[in-house]
Amino acid sequence: MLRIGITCFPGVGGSGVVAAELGKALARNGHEVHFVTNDVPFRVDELGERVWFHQVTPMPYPVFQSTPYVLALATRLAEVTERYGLDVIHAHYAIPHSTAAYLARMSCECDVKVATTLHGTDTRLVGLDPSYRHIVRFSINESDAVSAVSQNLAEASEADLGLKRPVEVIHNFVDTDHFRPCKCPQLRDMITCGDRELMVMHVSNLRPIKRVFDIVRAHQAVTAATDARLVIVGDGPEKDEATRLASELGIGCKVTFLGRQDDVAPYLGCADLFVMASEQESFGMSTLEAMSCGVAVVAPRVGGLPELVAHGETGTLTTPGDVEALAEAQIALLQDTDRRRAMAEAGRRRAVEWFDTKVVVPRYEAFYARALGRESS
Ligand code: GMT
Repeated sequence: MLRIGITCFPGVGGSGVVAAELGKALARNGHEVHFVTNDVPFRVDELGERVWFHQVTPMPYPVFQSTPYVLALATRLAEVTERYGLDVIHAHYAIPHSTAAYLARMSCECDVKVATTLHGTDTRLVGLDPSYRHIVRFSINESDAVSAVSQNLAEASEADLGLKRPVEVIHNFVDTDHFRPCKCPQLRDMITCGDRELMVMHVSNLRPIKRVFDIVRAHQAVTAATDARLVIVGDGPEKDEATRLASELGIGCKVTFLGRQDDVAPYLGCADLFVMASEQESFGMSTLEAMSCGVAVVAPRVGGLPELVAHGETGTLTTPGDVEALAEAQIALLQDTDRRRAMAEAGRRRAVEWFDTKVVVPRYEAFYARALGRESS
């Protein structure tokens, strides 16, 4: 049994989802898990003997230009480490968590190890900015073990940051018992005009990197050819503009915005097709969740998505930014029910075989064992 501290961004977002689901699975495997963040992570629904939460509450002070969260986090991590005898601090997202974990380890009396998981923009975008790069690289190099959520991210991070240490690949995972093919006719009827109308779904935090406007623009052709409805789940900075764009394009009545949903599984289960258009995606958690729910996907050929989506087998990969190709790929699958269903089934099989919690979490346990200098846990 290990005592594991986990720090992450607790709000909606793939890295927070992975950290929360990992913590819960580790607790089920008999480990003691301590979440150390500013809020209970989204998806951590129950605290108890094996799942603890320690809040980080940085003190604001008028002289500070901004409240130094990283110092408060490092302080809390050090306190929790000493009080509960943590073996490992697992930092999800290099910025600023691996730096806080490093500071905590250096300031503690005990021998705690630091494991860092890279999630994407932490090393590929924000971490490359000259204002952060030096310390991000240092904090990753100083970790006792480092993983990335895809081969693409591991290689790109090593190259972009010039890392001095190997980065292991541990793909993200999904609870395939929860995210399962399950059509709920009542829910479907609430969102669409019943079976007559095909449903294309997109789930994201609607940030510019997701290119949601491409999805709305492509839908003009998609709905003209198939009468399908686009259902967008999630909230974010581009939601209002995307809503306006749908009206401007004359397809407002064929695009439904459902906003943030705590549990997206029942919605995904209703979809006929899942669509992503991101310009970058180190992995693409919602794409995996859709595959696990038995939904064929159309996704961009970027980052880690080709490791997840088998082109022509579980979905179609398209060129990011090519709205016409995005529309064509969707129309082709919406008009070919047999092919779409075969892809949906293949996606489900792939999720169960390669990306299920039970397959991937033991790899994290082995990762911690290596950080601790042990062969196995
Ligand atoms: O960097 C982000 O976009 C946010 C981040 C998050 O916390 O949601 O997403 C990244 O981590 C996820 C979990 O590993 C991945 O599924 C996403 O692909 C990745 N986002 C990007 O690479 C843009």
